[in-house]
Amino acid sequence: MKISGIELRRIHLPLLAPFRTSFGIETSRDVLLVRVVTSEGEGWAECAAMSEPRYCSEYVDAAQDVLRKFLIPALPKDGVNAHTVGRVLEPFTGHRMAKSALETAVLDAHLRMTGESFGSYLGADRNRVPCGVSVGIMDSIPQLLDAVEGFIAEGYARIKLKIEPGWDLEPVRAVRERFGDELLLQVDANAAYTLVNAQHLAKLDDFGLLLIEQPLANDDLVQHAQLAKLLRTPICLDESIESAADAAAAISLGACSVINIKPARVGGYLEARRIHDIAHAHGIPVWCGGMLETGIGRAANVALAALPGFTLPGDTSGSSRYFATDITEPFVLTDGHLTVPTGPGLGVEPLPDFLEEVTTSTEWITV
Ligand code: NPQ
Ligand code: MG
Repeated sequence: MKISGIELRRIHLPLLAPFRTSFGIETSRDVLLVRVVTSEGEGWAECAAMSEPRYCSEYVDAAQDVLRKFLIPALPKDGVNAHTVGRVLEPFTGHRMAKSALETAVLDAHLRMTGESFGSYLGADRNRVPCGVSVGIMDSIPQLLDAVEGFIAEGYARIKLKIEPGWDLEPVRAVRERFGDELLLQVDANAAYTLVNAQHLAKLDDFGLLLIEQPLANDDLVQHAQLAKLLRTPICLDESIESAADAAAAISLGACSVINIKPARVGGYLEARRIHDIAHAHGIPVWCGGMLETGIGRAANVALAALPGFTLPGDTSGSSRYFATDITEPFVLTDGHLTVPTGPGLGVEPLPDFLEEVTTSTEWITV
């Protein structure tokens, strides 16, 4: 497969409602799409980087810059596939979300050529996956209960509440009391606490949570291991896990008993699968995280979430969780599940007219 060029396209999509986490409020998505044009056809991917470096050090302008200046120029002229992309990008440190977008676009082009779907290529063993939803920090408990009630009515299989100091025990208690002990419920702190808060976090143990996600700072692996000894609630790591090596270290340290796998955060779907394999071998359940993806990123995530080790519902929500209109045919929940696409590659494509409507810039890079 020979790459002739790559298009970097930026789109602007408003969110249906503001999404607040411990690191900030988002009201829209400024998404970088990557379209690789090869001798055999095209491939698409989206870069998960946010507009500001809050969740992690990457941000969308930087991702586009590193792709243009370093990552795309490093691609070989010929014989490129997803594995060679990973290898030629290795000398460049960090920038995993940018690398993931490039590798995924090449993988999509490759699979469209061979006719195989992402799910089949990655090793999916199910044709649909149960879906959870991530619920942002709200202004009041009644507002939160209304939001959760709506998501339960839509069929979501599990609820994740975003928490931060000052918005933790009360919202969790309120949701438990209102919706009962059967509700699959978990929380995500996005690194908002320190080990000093251990006794406070231990009060969450009363609420029968599936897990607490990333309570401490990104590089606090040792502190997470210490916290794990003080809590009954299982600790799940998100931001801390940037590679399969990180996952192996976290597991052997006892820093987590569950892992949130976000392919973008770890540099792509091949590394994501390595983490799945390591975790599976250790009996550590994994689930697929989300970065408010459009249908392009969502399609690949749903395929990954169908691998056997993904035993917990992920943040693979329907398109309508975030957007009035998606750039692909929307992903719609049926009975709390999303169907794994079966067409070649991602199995979905941007709808040309709407894509043009939301495009804010395009850049063509000849390879
Ligand atoms: C998490 N995602 O698990 C993230 C973090 C997150 C679904 O909770 C814009 C783009 C806003 C990506 C806010 C979910 C975001 C974002 C939060 C990702 O930690
Ligand atoms: Mg998280």
